[in-house]
This record gives sequence, structure tokens and C-alpha cells, in this order.
Amino acid sequence: EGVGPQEYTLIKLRVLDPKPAVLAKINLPIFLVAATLRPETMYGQTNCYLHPDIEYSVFYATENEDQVFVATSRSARIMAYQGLTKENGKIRFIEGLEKVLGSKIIGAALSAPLAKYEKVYALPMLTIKDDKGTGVVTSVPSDSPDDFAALSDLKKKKPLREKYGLTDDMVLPFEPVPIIEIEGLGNLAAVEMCSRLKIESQNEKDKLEEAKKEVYLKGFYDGVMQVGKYSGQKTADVKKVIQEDLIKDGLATKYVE
Ligand code: A2H
Repeated sequence: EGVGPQEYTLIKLRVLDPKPAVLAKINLPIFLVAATLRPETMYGQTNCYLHPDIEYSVFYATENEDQVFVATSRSARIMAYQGLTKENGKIRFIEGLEKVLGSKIIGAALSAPLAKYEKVYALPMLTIKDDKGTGVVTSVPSDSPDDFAALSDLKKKKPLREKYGLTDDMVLPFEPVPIIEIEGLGNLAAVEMCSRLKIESQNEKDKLEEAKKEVYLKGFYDGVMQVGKYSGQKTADVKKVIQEDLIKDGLATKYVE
């Protein structure tokens, strides 16, 4: 990290009706834009994460301003210099929505590109950093130990769900989806590593670091796709084409920071 620019794919998760109260008056398509390094894992999305205490900006995106994005204001500023807003370097916020706490959007129903689940939900993750990506993280618990740990916390702890106003149907039905086979780790690699290391919560930083190293390295290069158009091919070989497919279909965009 910190060495040179990092290219992310921004995955566009569309906010479905009924929209959360803060977004209810907006009459354009609204997207939570999640920064990922793993576009080929989008088949395994089960939810999206926001930090409840981070402030997000709601702003007009694309050169026609015909869409609305939700992301940190820091990332909005960067997007404005990458041609993702109408005027280079300028952001037009939706009136009154320059700063909205994540907690006000948590619970929103979303449509996630390539996901098996037709509808997923915005859920809280307390380890999201506000100075990386967009502050929006899409969740792939099959292949990301962080995502699996945060989803497991919510499943195990009813008081945690209640604290954020989540109903059981937003959390409990969503199981990790097998999408990538990794030699020695099976087809739910993150679940397997979390179990081997006995990871109990999203706060176990060191163990999660170890799990991530293992899953990420192997999955990134030698994983074999089990689903979708490129089933049977290696993750390293399909990452780029899947990113391009998503962009062509208007479901993603590139972002560099
Ligand atoms: B990845 P790097 Cl399946 N705070 O996407 C915390 N985590 C963030 C973040 C933020 N502000 N912004 C992005 N991320 C996550 C998929 C994925 C990711 C899989 C496996 C590993 C993995 C699904 N979540 O990342 O520090 C996003 O999660 C492992 C590192 O810039 C993004 O890619 O390298 C990744 O971290 C970017 O982290």
C-alpha cells in the first residue's frame, strides 16, 4: 500500500424502493458505489457495508447528471477529477445531502450486479476506513474474511441488528455463495480460513490479517471460477474482462487513488 496509484472497480449497487427516508425525494437512479479490487467475486455478493458513523455525500454523477452516487466526500472529490461528474473538478450535491451519516442509509434494499440474490441490504461494518476507496464496501463473505466476520457478527447478535434498525430478513437469509475454488481451501475459502483460525468477530484484527493473506493471495492468482460466463477459468485471467463487461453494461466504473 501507499506505492503508486491503485485502480479500483467501483461497483454500482442500485438503491431500490422503498428508499430510506433521507433519499426518498430523489427522482434519479441512486447507487451506492463500492470500491473493490476483486470484480470477479461480484457473483458472491450477499450485502453491502457502510460505516454507521462515517459521513457520506449524495451527489450528481455522470456528465449528464442523470444518476446519483453515494460515497465519501473525499472520494467524490477524486471522482470529480476523473470525469465521473459533469464538470471537471466540481461536485454538485443533492440539496441538503452533502453529509449523511451511514446509519441513515443502513437498511436500504439494493440491487447488486451479478449477485445471485435479487435484493440485498446495506449493513453496518465498523472496520471501514474513511480514507480508502469510497467508504462503501460490497460484501463477498465466501472470499473475504472481513466480510464474512462482519456478516457473522450481525447474524449471531440480535442486539447488534436491533441497534441499527435491521430486521431479520435483511440479514439471516444471506449465506456465502460458492463462486471460486481454491486448492487446499475449497469453494468457500474465507469461511474455511475463519473457521481454521477460530475467528469470532470483525474486531480480531491480527487473525483477520492472517486469514486475508492466505485467502487473498491464493484466490487472486490461482482461484478457479465456479460460476458465470467465465466458469472454469482462473481468477487472474478473468478479472479484467469481468471489469470490462460490468463497465460496458453500466454496472461499474473505474476509479484510481
Ligand atoms: B475487496 P486495499 Cl472478495 N475500508 O472487495 C475497509 N475496506 C475497504 C475499504 C474501506 N474504506 N474500501 C475497500 N475495502 C475492501 C471484495 C474483496 C476484497 C474480496 C477479497 C478481498 C478484498 C469484496 N469485499 O480485499 O487496502 C474491499 O474489499 C482484500 C484487501 O486498497 C477492497 O477489495 O488493498 C479492498 O478492501 C481494498 O483494499
